[in-house]
Amino acid sequence: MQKILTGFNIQAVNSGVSTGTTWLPAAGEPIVSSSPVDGKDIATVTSATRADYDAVVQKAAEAFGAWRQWPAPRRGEVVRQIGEALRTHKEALGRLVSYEMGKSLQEGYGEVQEMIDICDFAVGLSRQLHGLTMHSERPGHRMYEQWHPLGIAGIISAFNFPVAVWSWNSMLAWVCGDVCIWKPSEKTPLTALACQHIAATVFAANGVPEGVCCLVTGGREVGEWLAADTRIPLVSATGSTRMGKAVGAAVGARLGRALLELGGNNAIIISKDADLDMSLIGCVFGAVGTAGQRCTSTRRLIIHESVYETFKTKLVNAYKQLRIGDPLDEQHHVGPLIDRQAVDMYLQAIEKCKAEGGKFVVEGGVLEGKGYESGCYVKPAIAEVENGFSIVQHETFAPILYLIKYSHIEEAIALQNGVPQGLSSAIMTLNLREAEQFLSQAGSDCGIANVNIGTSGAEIGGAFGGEKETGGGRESGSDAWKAYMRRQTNTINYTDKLPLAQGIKFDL
Ligand code: UN1
Repeated sequence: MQKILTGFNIQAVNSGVSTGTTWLPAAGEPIVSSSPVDGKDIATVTSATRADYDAVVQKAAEAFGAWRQWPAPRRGEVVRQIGEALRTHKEALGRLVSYEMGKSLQEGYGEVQEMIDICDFAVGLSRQLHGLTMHSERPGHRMYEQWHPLGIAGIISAFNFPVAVWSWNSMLAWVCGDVCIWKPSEKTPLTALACQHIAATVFAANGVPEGVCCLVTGGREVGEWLAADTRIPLVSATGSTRMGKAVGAAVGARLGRALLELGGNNAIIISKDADLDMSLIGCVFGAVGTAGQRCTSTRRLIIHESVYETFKTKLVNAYKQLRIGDPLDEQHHVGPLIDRQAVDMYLQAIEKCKAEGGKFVVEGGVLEGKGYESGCYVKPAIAEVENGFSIVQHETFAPILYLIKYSHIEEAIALQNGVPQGLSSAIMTLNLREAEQFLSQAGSDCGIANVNIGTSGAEIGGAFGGEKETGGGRESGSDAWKAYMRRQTNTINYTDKLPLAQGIKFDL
């Protein structure tokens, strides 16, 4: 373990507050990072006080004045170097993600790969922050739009993707000319410290002023400061719907911009025309990968009645093959939940499901004994349910998969849409009509709709996010960068007349 930490020059006790290469002697509450892998405390990080927070915002505001003047392709060059540094540290950072958060080593590496990919994407983008030109209705006028840097971007990230979500936001924000203040999850502060070290070193080597890359570790309070702070035009928050509603309300009350990426309740429709063997992999990975702790995790399977029993048997058999244990051991498919509180929520969800009439075809439970000392390892479970159960309508961040039967495709789509969340969705079918119906305006209401792919594991090139209680925000690829900039429409008159728009005459 020590090797993992020394790789990033992290001491046993460290400040969690930084404006770049400078670490403030943060005087807030200590946060103990404890690994769900073995239950051991890894290190203690001190969180930000209000005074520390204000000092960081002050520094960030000053830095914005300089950073926004850098040509975007030069900002892109710095981000390119961050991508290179991440390539160098991929192995160590991936292991730290796996150890601190508990996801499998492969997924830890995969998460760092997502960071590298978004750096590459952002570098390209740094030469493509395009506006449009429009034809003016007035003679001798030119009209166009341009995109300017916005200011300070506040980034609130969750424990489940402790580093990738920060990178989706920060790499785009940086090429757009913004400066970033990151509040990582208090459950995974060390991975944040590691990223801060990596990025800040690159910024410093390029002569970028302190304040462009800031970290404020802390609890809920720090998130509230960011949300209410009029000095921060954009707050991007990833996490629970409960948290998002609070952040959205606080940011909205001051008419700031909130980019919300919240809970999902993602379903896969298994059609009568599905390739069942292929579907099985997508469903099982979607449900048990990251121990069901992705916002894109598969929570519900909506299965056609004609293949229901066959597919259920395949699932039950597949679950028997699952190896649960130390995620750093690549033989294991499923690691631990993040902490014992998450285990309690998993157990409560199972009880609620049973109370509502759910029938478990694969029983859950907490694992005990050698290798499971942290108390965070649970058995992935499968229950047959009704879509209307309150527990099924709710996102439980754990590997519990619900099975629902359907007869017609319209019914399947209605069931898929019949939850408050709208992040990711999928249909497994070889039937073109069904696939197109699912993707049509009368189909899935989610931000992500896939055919013959599961609900999780989105690539960075597409816009990531969803509708309804998922919050409506879009991060990462496509034109998500526009959220990090302000649009300005410019009209220029190069004549000696002053014609008014809409043909209005105004003579003196
Ligand atoms: C999340 O769980 O917050 O699509 C993000 C996926 C990942 C991102 C998940 N690329 O599963």
